[in-house]
Amino acid sequence: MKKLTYLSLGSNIGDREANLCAAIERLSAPGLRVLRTSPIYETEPVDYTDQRWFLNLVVEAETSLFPLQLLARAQKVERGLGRVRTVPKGPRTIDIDILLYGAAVMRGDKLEVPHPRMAERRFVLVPLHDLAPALRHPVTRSTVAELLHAAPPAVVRLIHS
Ligand code: GSY
Repeated sequence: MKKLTYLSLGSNIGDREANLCAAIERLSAPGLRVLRTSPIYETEPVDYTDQRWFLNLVVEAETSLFPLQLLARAQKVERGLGRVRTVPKGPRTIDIDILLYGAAVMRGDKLEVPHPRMAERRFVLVPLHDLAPALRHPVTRSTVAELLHAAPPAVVRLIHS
């Protein structure tokens, strides 16, 4: 049974755009097909602010992987691109977060879906809005457009489509 999933990708080390492109290529393997990618944005860091600005985008994909298999795929791509978990919320070659997995709601030790902080993050909502403005958050039932309207301010500037 295939599900539509949305993934948030971010990079703030090295050639950030090349890292995003490599991650999209590596995500595409048996069980996952990338359907669309959003434009790329340069975004100010949230949480740990004393670090380089990020490039962020959102991927829409169709997947037959179960949620934890999808998480394993994302973590494998992160490791393959040299991500080392040193400073929590600190700089990273690539970060891949599962935002939505169909309309599933799950809260486990390893994975929470929908992503628990997606509604506060303009760096997630702006590119997600480009792909799916009318998509509804499975818990709050707000559309992505409504979430974006209510999100706290943060700088998100378009790099290219
Ligand atoms: O959670 C994703 C990693 N991350 C980001 C990010 O991707 N973009 C921005 N702008 N800030 C971030 N802070 C963290 S942690």
